[in-house]
Order: sequence, then C-alpha cells, then structure tokens
Amino acid sequence: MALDKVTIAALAEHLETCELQARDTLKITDEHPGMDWDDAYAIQDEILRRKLARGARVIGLKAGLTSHAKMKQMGVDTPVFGFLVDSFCVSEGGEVKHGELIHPKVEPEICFVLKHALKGPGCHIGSVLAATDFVLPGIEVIDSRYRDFKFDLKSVVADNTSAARFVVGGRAQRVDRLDLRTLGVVMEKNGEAVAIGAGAAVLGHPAAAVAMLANHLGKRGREIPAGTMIMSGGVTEAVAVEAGDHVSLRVQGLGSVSLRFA
Ligand code: OOG
Ligand code: MG
Repeated sequence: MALDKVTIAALAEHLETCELQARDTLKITDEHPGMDWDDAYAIQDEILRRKLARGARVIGLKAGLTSHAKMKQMGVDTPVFGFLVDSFCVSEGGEVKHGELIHPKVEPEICFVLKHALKGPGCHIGSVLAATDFVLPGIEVIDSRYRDFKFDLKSVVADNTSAARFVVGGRAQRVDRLDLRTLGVVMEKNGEAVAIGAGAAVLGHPAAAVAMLANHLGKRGREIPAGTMIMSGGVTEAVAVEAGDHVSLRVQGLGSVSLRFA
C-alpha cells in the first residue's frame, strides 16, 4: 500500500460524493501517481463501507473490461471487479433518471447466479458452470465519475468500476442447456440495433470472468457466496444514452430485458 488510511478515506468520500451529486472529477492517480492496486481496492472497499453504514445491501458483484471491445474502448488491458448495491437496481422495464447520473452508458451483459459458493485460487470455467444455478440477461448502466470517462485501471477500480445502475430479467436458464460462447446478444436503443455480439467476446467464455473474480477474491481471503448474482462484463462497447432513450437487450434463448431514461 502506498497511501495511508486518511488518504484512502478522503478519496473514497470524494468519489462517492461525486457519484451521489452527479459531479465529475479528474482521475485520482493525477494527484496520487504512486497509488497501487491494493490502494485502489481499499478505496472501493471504503466506498462500500460508507454505503453499508447507511443501510445499503450488496446484491451482486461485477466484472468489467472483460471483452476486447471494452478494453479497446477504454484503452486498458486487464479486467476489474466491483460491487452492486440495492440502490443501483432498476426493475425490469423501469426508469433511470438521467439527471441523477453524469454521462451514463449502457452495456449488454450475461449474468450468473450461483447455487454454490466459489472460492479461488484455482477456479476455472468448469467450476463456475458447476456452481451456477442459472444465467440471465442484464443491462448495466455505467457512469464513470471521471471527466469524459478518462481513467486508468487503478482510478476506475477505486471508482467501483463505474457502477451506477443495472437491470436483470428476461428468461433465466440453466447453463447445461446453453452454449454461452455462441449465445447471440443484440442491444437496441430506441428500436435500432446499436450493439451486436456473442458470449465469447467476454474472455472467450463469460464464465471465465466469474472464475477470475473468484480467484481475485481468493487472493484476499474472500469468496463469492452462494446466491450471488454476478455481471460478467459488457459483451460490446458501451453506448451513450440521453433522457428519453429506451434500451432493450435480447439474448438468444434468454428473452429480453429493458429500461428507459427519463
Ligand atoms: C469501466 C466499467 C466496465 C464492463 O462491463 O466492461 C464495465 C468503464 O468502462 O467505465 O462495467
Ligand atoms: Mg459492465
């Protein structure tokens, strides 16, 4: 760790205030170039601690930057992990207030719900599939607190990987009836297809993103508990949205899910 506790708490407060007040900021590594990975996750943990202290509940976990399209869009090269709390959750077909966010973008995701806990190290696609109860489609609304979405990996980890809102729904399916690599994904904005892809865009197989998350947590002595919902990361580039936009996602065999921006 390169940062002390006071600095970590101050950066967490700063980033969370930007989130709650929909204000942007410059990436925090500009002021703290020596910040390391442990500092970045410690800031994210402190943001979670602040939310839990105000009564929030963790209702899922996320992997991000798991597809080449996303890595290329953001100019980075490693997946990152974050948390989802109840206040981020939008009901199926529900409304997101655009004014509560800075510059939201939407991305199509394949979501896993576990029936057994997963503990790394050593998790792989097979262990993830064996631990999965079902998969379902989800739209993640990301909203980097950094100006113009300009960040590096440590800054985005500290900012809880741009997590802001999400919706899951459609038709949940067991994984033994699906080939998650060839699963077709179509996201539409106002009735027009804006993102098209297949499951394999996520690390060759979306379950690999969940295995990476389990192995990442394992290094920190943690696990993914049974019952956890995990978003495996945007299949395509993220798409910017404005107030009035309607976004729907159809995933082959998994039905569709939607939300709109007011
Ligand atoms: C970081 C979050 C990326 C994904 O699915 O790739 C993410 C960002 O692009 O702002 O959630
Ligand atoms: Mg995402």
